[in-house]
Amino acid sequence: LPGKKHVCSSSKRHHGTLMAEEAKKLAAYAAVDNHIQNNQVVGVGSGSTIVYAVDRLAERVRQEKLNIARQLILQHGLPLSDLDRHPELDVAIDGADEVDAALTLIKGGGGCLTQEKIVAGCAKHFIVIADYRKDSKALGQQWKKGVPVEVIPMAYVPVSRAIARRFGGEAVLRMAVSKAGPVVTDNNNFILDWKFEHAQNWKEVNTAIKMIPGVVETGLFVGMAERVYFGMEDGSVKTR
Ligand code: ABF
Repeated sequence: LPGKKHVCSSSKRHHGTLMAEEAKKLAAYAAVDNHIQNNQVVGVGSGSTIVYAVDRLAERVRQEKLNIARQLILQHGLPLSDLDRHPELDVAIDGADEVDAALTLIKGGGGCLTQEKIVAGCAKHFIVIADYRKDSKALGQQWKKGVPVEVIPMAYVPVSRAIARRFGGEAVLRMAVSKAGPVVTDNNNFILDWKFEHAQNWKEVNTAIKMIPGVVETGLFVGMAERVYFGMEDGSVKTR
């Protein structure tokens, strides 16, 4: 979780609504308790919501025998594995920036998407956890920053042009908050944020963007998520 704060400034409690942080925790705990069983190999992604899932996993690891992949686990002193040793995961759990009615996701707002898609693709069951702000009838309604696309640095200009020409909108190089340079991913690549203008056939778009030379991966997760848990403002958990 390098660089990610665990508390969102936009998630203040007002008029009895549940803070987004509490909603994230609700979703995470429900997902872990409903989907993780003893002796399973579990993959986790990154972001502020997954922190709560790992907290819950850590509680359960103390009592049960769970193996968990990914770096965050080290902070909890939990057994860390990798895809070399465990190429098949029983379950993967991760957050998302937006989830639509068909369980298509936008991910990568925090900068991680390729490794998370690999982990999700290795899992028999991919479960998504999110707070109520991520729930969307159609992609683009909630997450206004577009679809992240991880690219090989030397190719970011031609890839950006190819995406805009073919699908409209614009694909903008993501810059570091300091503006000192581009954001560099966990794979030493750049990220283009494609601001699309209208809804698309996300499966086709995902495939087509991936075919552009220089594209490493897109933040569109199509047909991967099996179930999503939303922590809601009223303290309930909604599943889809
Ligand atoms: C990572 O964290 C990214 O793929 C996704 O953009 C983001 C979700 O973060 P959070 O849980 O902090 O909203 O999984």
